[in-house]
Amino acid sequence: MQTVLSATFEVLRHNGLTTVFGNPGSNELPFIGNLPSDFSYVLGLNEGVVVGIADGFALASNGPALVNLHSAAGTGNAMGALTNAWYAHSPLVVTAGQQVRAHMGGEAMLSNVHATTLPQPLVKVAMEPSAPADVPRSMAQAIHTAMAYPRGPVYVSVPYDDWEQDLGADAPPVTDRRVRQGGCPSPADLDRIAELLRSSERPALIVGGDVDATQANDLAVRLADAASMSVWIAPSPYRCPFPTRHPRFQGVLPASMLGVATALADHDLILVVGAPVFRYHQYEPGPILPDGASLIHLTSDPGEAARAWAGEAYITDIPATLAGLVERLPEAPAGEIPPRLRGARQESADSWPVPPGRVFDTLNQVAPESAIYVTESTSTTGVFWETIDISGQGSFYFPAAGGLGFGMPAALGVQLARPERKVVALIGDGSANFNIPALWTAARYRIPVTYLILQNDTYGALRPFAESMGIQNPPGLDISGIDFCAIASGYGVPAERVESGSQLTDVLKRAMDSAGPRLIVIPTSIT
Ligand code: TZD
Ligand code: CA
Repeated sequence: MQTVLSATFEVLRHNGLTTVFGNPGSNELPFIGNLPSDFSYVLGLNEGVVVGIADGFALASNGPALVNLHSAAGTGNAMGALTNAWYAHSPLVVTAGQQVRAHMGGEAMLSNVHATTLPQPLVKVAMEPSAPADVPRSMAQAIHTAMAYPRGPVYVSVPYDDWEQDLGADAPPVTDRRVRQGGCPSPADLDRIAELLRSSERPALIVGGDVDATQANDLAVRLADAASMSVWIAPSPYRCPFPTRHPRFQGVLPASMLGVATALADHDLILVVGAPVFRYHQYEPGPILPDGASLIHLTSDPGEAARAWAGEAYITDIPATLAGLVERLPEAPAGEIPPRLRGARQESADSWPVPPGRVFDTLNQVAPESAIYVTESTSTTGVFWETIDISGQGSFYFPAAGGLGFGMPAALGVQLARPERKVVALIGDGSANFNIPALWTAARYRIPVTYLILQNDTYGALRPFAESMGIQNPPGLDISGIDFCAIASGYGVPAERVESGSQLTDVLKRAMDSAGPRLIVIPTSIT
């Protein structure tokens, strides 16, 4: 006989899901306690950590990641992390253990009573298979749903007595399936968009996270060069889709209506690729587009297309569409344009506490060119984008929904997915606390992430918000008095505090070469 469990492992293995990110309870033991030898289990000490690691792993590996949570309580703890996964289009296959079928109706302890509605609306589908024999097929459906564009988390609740059941001779095999996605504007539409680009006086290209997610960065550069476009990253970036020192790169668009329309004021044609139109933050009403400009929107997400504030949207395969446009445009004009210059630092090299821009400057010097930055330092994003050199695909991750608690664990998932690249996590002293137990997983599995904690003793980003809202001295912004070196060493991660501005370069240089995880505390000035 074949058990439901072994058939499910076949489905998971066939789809590359052999790492389980989890935090277990009794309902999950029959699943994780019987993992085949080619599967591995990565333990996170709470569900925010678990989902954060899996999220980083899925984003950096460009594939699905398998999460195993404990029933309803584990699912509840994971919800904040799922907001980030949802907006990053992260294909998480979240499973949760359920009470035995015969026992659930009486709401025995650990029954997940509302299993199919509890994780909604932060999953694309939530299911509980109708019978044990339907578990492997449900798992395949979940994986293919997570990976279909727009990608996103899915949820499967499995009663724990299902695993040992006989699959039965009648169950159709589901492991030989593949689900692929195509879909591109028609040749006539591509001709038309290419013609609009050719005839535009001042075209602008706005690139979003899904350009990086679909590995279309180089195509975006080729399109920008061929059509002589100015390039911005869409507001509130969570990935880096364009090289920051490219001469055509203008920076990150401000996250308000007025801000976007003002930044794009000179442009007559705006092509937005792989981003919503637009995902604002501050409410600053204004026109959506500059006067007289038109907008073309290329997205893999029908929801983004439908809810956009303006423009003509195409729901499409991003790399195929960019390639189709590049083909239709003339070769980029010859002649080098000088690279985009970085603003010069005003502060002296030993300013104390360290100005955040100096940390990023130093990283440009001491971090390998292929470094991956996982950041969650909210008040320093402006100076970060002004300063940092990022060129390759998959080099930057930030919480896509702005939900703190992503950075500490996601850095670990990114490093597990990309062991050949150095992962540097830039984390604010406020953000660090949302999932600090990630340090235990870093130590236990020797994941060589370098954590830089920027300690300015405050929720810095909230200060300018309070000011712009006319709120004087709000409570709850001072977070002084945290000894991160003691916390890190408690979890088994060696840590060091930078004690003067002149030490910064040496300390960071050494941290880059470490074979295991390291945590560096950098006292920083408030920006
Ligand atoms: N809780 C969660 C889960 N997500 C949030 N985004 C917030 C609270 C609110 N919040 C922000 O949006 S930024 C911020 C908070 C508390 C301050 C983060 O402080 P930090 O970074 O020390 O990490 P800065 O550079 O000092 O702002
Ligand atoms: Ca802070």
